[in-house]
Amino acid sequence: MKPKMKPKMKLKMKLKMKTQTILSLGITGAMFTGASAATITIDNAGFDATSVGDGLFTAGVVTDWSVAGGGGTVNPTAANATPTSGDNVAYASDGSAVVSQSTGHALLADTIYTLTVNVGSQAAFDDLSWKIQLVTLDGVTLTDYAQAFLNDDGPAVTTGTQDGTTSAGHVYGGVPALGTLTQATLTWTTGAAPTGLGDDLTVRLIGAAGDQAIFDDVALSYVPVPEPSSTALLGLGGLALILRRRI
Ligand SMILES: [Ca+2]
Ligand SMILES: [Ca+2]
Repeated sequence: MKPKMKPKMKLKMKLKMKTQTILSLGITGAMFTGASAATITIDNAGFDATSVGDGLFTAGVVTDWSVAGGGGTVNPTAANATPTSGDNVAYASDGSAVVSQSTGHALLADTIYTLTVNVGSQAAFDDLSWKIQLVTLDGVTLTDYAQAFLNDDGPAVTTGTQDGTTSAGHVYGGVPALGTLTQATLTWTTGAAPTGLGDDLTVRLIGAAGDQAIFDDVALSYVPVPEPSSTALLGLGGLALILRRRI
């Protein structure tokens, strides 16, 4: 026969179980937020769809990408650069060169977009400048953007947005050596009502006047802005209820 539990003990157990349930809910919520990152497909993300001979390049041709100005696909010689995938990288040779791809993704509110691109230069080029952008287009009109860029005169990576929503760019700790590729990350956190809401998200890889930048392995993903405040409130509310019942 089971010994009869004292009423006070019963209440303690009940409270313990409730606390555990609330803690579990909190953990589940946090895990769900972390697991919901979605990938936006970038076609020919490594620029290896076009076959180019060693040391050769295409002018204005990057499969699945649009090229404006002096850009294309290049297969650098081993002395000039080592691509992070395959034989090829994309290049953008002057201030007006833009290699871009429309993703077909409609910009979402309260979302964190993360663009990563391996960026660098060929050793034969004596300077390094580049810019990576996420822009939204309403037809042909640019409606919103976030960007990160590196100027050849310093290690600073500058970020900016059109409409005041936050964005951040980050690249290593300084200017990489010529002939190397290093991963650059651009993060764009949209607000509740970004000006580009619902417009087509496009990736842009841009050169700088007098310099040539090279790019490899572009990746884009997004995750909803987490709402830790509501989870915390739920937890605090539940705990307050328990404490009140205990008194
Ligand atoms: Ca090569
Ligand atoms: Ca490649």
